[in-house]
Amino acid sequence: MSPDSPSSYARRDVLRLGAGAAAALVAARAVGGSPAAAVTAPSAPATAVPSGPILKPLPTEWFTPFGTNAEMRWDSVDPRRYLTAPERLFVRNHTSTPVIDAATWELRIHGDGLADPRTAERAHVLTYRDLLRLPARTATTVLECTGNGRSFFATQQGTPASGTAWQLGAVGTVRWTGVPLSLVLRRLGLRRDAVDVQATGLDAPYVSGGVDYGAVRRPFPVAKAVDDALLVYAMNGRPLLPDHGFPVRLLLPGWIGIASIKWLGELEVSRSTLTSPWNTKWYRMTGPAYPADAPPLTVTPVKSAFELARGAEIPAGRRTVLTGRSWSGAAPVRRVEVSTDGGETWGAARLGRRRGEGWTQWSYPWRPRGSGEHVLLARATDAAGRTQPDEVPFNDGGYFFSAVVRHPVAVA
Ligand SMILES: Nc1nc2c(c(=O)[nH]1)N[C@H]1C(S)=C(S)[C@@H](COP(=O)(O)O)O[C@H]1N2
Ligand SMILES: [Mo]
Repeated sequence: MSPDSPSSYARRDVLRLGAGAAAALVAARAVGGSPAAAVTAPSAPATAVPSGPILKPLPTEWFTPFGTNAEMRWDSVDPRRYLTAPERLFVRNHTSTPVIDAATWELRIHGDGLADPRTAERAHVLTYRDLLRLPARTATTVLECTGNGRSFFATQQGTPASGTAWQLGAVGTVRWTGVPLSLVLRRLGLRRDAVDVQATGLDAPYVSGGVDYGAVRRPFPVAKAVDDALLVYAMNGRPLLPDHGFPVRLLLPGWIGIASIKWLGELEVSRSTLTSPWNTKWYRMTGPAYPADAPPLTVTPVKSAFELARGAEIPAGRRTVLTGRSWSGAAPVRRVEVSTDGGETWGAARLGRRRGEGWTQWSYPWRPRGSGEHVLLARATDAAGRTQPDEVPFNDGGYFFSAVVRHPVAVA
């Protein structure tokens, strides 16, 4: 490599970016290791090889598969565990999970919004090792697909939407560890007039209906980037699983799943508004109830689910403790009401203690009288004052089904 080649420039930036943190890491090792140092990369094949849509096992007790996607079964959720294990988290892949070698992975950062602007070809480069050396933060957040609950547009409101027919299992709560994007941008130097950041994944281009839409990517405002965006490399204290973005994914807390780009390969920081089909064509509200210029979706709504199969059998005349969880991208859940008679009467559920940025667990004791079908309902209110409605206006993409879901059970 000649000293003036683009990649040697890039290398110097890496050193500049990591310099202070590297000294801190050495100090932390001397006293027994920092949280970042405790995470090591699993051995991975030397090159990115094409793979199946989803690599982790999908036991039928835990998952309902939908092609390249799989949802978590709520009846497999253990009420004693707050966090979703990565092995049990839903998977949403536009194409398929790539196998990426952490040793050769690079995050390329470029654009005219940087103090030292770069083209994509001569980007600033951050390696996996660089990232692990930077100061880390953890955040426990809900990750949810925008279309979670989509099937209820058909079954509950009679208006089917196209797309994966999720019930309520395209959601989970994870403790993430990563480096604040604000820190990386500050070290690189961010221009005051930067407006947008576009994150691009390293998975295969998304082709649908004969159209190649390119790599999965979505822009977001610089304000979100410097607020709480994380470059995440661990879930629940372990390196990311390949299906969830190994080696590094973006996390935009409280925002729809698509905002958290997996297998992150590129960040463009721009002084002008950026677009991609993932914020212009999809992940916006379209349909009769919405204006033509509805903005890209960001913060997720309030929802609830019972830790129970639909149609589950409940013993008659005996006390059963119904359990479930409620969540919101805007604020912690403040109140949950449960109905066991199809919505005629409601009672307050007892809320679990953990109510940070993750979901809220709840329980509701019930002694059903008589036998036959009963319809359970759970309705949550968050600290931002949003309550789940009885119905939501239809949208073509089937996004944000936040209405109260009717959950049939058989009392016998
Ligand atoms: N690169 C890339 N990032 C992606 C996706 C994808 O297909 N490719 N899917 C998005 C969508 S739609 C969702 S809901 C979440 C799902 O994250 P998970 O599969 O880790 O549960 O990842 C998002 N990030
Ligand atoms: Mo999604």
